[in-house]
Order: sequence, then structure tokens, then C-alpha cells
Amino acid sequence: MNNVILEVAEQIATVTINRPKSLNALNTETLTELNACFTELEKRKDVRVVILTGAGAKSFVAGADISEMVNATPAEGRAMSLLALETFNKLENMPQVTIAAVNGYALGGGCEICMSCDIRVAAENAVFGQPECGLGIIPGFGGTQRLARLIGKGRAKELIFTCDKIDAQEAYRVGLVNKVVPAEELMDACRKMAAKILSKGSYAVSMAKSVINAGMDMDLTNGLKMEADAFGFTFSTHDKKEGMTAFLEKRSADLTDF
Ligand code: DAK
Repeated sequence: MNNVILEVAEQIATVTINRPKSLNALNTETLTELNACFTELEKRKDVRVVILTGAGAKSFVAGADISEMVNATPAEGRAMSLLALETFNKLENMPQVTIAAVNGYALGGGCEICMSCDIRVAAENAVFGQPECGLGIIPGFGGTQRLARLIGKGRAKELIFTCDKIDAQEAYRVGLVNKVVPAEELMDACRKMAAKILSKGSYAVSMAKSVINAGMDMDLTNGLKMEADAFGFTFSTHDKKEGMTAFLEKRSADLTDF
């Protein structure tokens, strides 16, 4: 792969989008490589947390590659859209927990790809925004939908209509990111969070993720029914028996993967 680096250690995969000269802008080649990378990761049993970041100190992802889009035909635009849709959905729904380590600009498609992750940790220098309306287009990698779900309709509309950029603290204040840390501590903070997640029942975490995601598209009554089914199912697992027995025996639990 030319534009994506995948490293795996201790059940954590780090995926680095690596086009620092273009501030890690997403072109078709990079999206294709990310798609292949996520397809591999979703099958890997030795990976339980995925951290997504950008190469260099300045940018996470500065959006879709404008130099590629400028002369694209409608058919090429559609092909890119379908590829991105598949890639972002794969990222959002993979069984592993995904953490975006936002190390600078997260604009347009960059803001959208971090919103497809489960959790966002931002470096103090991170900048978020949806500048598409200034380019005569609208967010096309899920921004109109995921931003409104994360920060509410009113704030999402303001950001999208004005193309304003917001810093990490403001992103934290409005609920776009989970945590803000000094830039030099970003990867450590993400790994620490990953380690905490790794110490929990992996099947339970994965099941919780899938129930939360599916529930976002349901009404409350059906979401709660789905939760009850999934909750009941966890009572068939080794982890449930071990977790509860360990609590009663006042020892730490030896959780496996089911
Ligand atoms: N695409 C291509 N190249 C980019 C880029 C981008 N998005 N962003 C930066 N670069 C390149 C710059 O052209 C420059 O290249 P050289 O001139 O050195 O060759 C290099 O990266 C460094 O950038 P700057 O010199 O501009 O650096 P500054 O520090 O001055 O400014 C900046 C940093 C991030 C504020 C600025 O670069 C900037 O405003 N970048 C553009 C941000 C942006 O508007 N992003 C695109 C949003 S639109 C679709 C679905 C979705 C989308 C598209 C299609 N379909 C459904 C088909 C999504 C669209 C978007 O993401």
C-alpha cells in the first residue's frame, strides 16, 4: 500500500493515512487502500481496537483530494461516492472498537472519516470543519447525517452552512470529540484508552457497539427490544459467568473472548 500504513501490536492496529504532502487528503487510491485495510481488519481475530490517524504533525485528513475532484465527471464522482460510502460504513461497523487520533486538520472528508469512528481523541492543535459549501458541494461522506447525530441539528447546520472551522476545545464542548490532549500525548492517550477497553469482555464490547449502532436507526421501543435480546444472549457466554463469579469471589476476572 502506498498511502496507508497498517501496524499491529498487542491487539491494537494503528492505521496511518500517509500523504503528508497533501495533508493526507483522501484520493481514490487512498480510499481504495483504506477499504482493503478495513476489509482485512474486520476479519482479524488478533485485533480488538483500531486507531486511525494521519501522518505528520499538521493534519489528520484535510478532506477529499480537491485536485482529483476538480475535473471529475459525474460518473467519476459517483464511483468515488460509492467507494467512500462502502469504506466509511465498513469502518463504522467493524467488530473492533475504532478510535480516531485526530492530530491536526480534520476538514470535510477528514471530519467525516473521524465521525465514522466510535471514539474521537483530539490533539490540542486539531481543527474541525465541513468546508464543502464553500466549494459549491455539500458534505458527501456522511457529514450531513453523522454530524447532526453527534452534535445536534442546529450546530451541524451552522457548521455546514458557514464552513466555520472549530478548534479542539470547541469540538469537545459541542460533543464532537471525547477528549482533548496535548499533541505529543495523543497516541499514548489513545493506546491507554485502548488498553482499558482490551481489559473488558471483548465479545460484550463488540456486541454493545453493534447494538448502539443498530439502535441509532431504530425507534426506542425496537432499540430496547434489540438490547434485551442481546443482553440475554450474553448470559450464554463464558465471560458473563467468569466476570460475575470473579466479582463475588473478590478476584479479578479472566475474560476471554466469549
Ligand atoms: N486536497 C488536495 N490537496 C490539499 C488539500 C485537499 N483537500 N488540502 C491541502 N492540500 C495540499 C495543498 O494544496 C498544498 O499542496 P502544495 O501546494 O504544497 O502542493 C499542501 O496540501 C499544503 O496545504 P496548504 O499550503 O494549503 O497548507 P496551509 O497550512 O496553508 O492550509 C488548510 C491548511 C488545511 C487550511 C488548507 O490546505 C485547506 O483549506 N485545505 C483544503 C480543505 C478543504 O476544503 N478540504 C476539502 C473539503 S471538501 C464526495 C464526497 C465527499 C467529498 C467529495 C466527494 N463524493 C460523494 C464523490 C468531500 C469533500 C471534501 O472533503
